[in-house]
Amino acid sequence: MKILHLADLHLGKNVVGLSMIDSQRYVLDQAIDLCKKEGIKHIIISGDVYDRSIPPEEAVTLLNSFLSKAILDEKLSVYMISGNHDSKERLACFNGILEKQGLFIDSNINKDLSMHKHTIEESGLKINIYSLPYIFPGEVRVLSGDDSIKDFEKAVIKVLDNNKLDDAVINILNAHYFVTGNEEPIRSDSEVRTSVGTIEQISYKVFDGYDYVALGHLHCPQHIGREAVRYAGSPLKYSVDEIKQKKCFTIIDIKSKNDISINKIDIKPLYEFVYLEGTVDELTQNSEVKDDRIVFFRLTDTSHVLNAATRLKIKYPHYVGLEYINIKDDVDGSEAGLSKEEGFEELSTSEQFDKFFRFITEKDLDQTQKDAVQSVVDELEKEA
Ligand SMILES: [Mn+2]
Repeated sequence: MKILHLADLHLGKNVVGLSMIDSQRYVLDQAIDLCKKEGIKHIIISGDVYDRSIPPEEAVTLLNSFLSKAILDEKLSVYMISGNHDSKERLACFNGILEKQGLFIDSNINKDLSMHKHTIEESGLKINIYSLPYIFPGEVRVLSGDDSIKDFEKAVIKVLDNNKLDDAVINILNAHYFVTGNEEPIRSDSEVRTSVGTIEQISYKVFDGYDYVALGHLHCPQHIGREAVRYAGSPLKYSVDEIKQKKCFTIIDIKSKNDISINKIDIKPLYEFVYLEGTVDELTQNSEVKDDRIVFFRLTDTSHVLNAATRLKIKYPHYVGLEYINIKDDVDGSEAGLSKEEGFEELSTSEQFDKFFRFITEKDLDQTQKDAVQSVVDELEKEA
């Protein structure tokens, strides 16, 4: 029996102002095709379904269309948990009704610390899928009344200890946490580190009783400690430091309790996400021929080029940033930040805000908004 393991979809995400929605739709359609081709009947989604707790409309529409295709058209069942980016309440809305259709959304554990459990019985196999969504140590501390629970590992151990496993069946845990092994896990800039002051790391050893641990949270597909403790990773590259990563679909192929193997299938993105190196002049030759790859530029020019970004964007509409690799101060400028844009520092405060607003919303301020910003700036400058 095969299960598709997905995680960290981050539907609705923008990468440096660039919407990923078309790429996300493309990848989810690919997932459906893969299920048809491989005879996969079940999908696990390990959290961070949406990028934000209040997702944009197009993200909700996309999830709806994906789940409808999977569940209504293809008769798949889907087991989904919330991650640190999701709103528990919004994601799990209507879950009692949806379970009847084969859509299991869990964003909490029960008050007695038991996890929601879903059983699959198929081709002579019995599988229990346990849901351990992203919950804070404080929640487990309150539920258990155990004041010694201060970090994520202790909280998770407490929950797992309260869930006795049936060792005769195949046990899968669906979880969204920062799990570590003997080696340092590969991290990415697009993972937001949420818990200030609380130790996030959980040892993979905590999950020893499970035959497969479907993880979400880290965006690079990888196993932690042992083969069967695995991050599916985000299906797309969501930050510049992920350009070198290989994104894949993770298929769990279960023949028996002692014969579980992993099959990784490369994901074909709608647009490749690449580094391009060269001078602005070299890179903007034949500007009339568009290049639709998502590009972070490593410029070899030895001095800053006027309007570099504007010129590059004509040929490369999916521009996400640049750095000058031959200018000393810029060598570490791997972040495609707005403040790195040429001439930004020289602008007045309200002009900077204008740019910032456009960067975030892709809209210009109207006159009323401009006046409001100007009056706040004037006031602040007066105070200063
Ligand atoms: Mn994530």
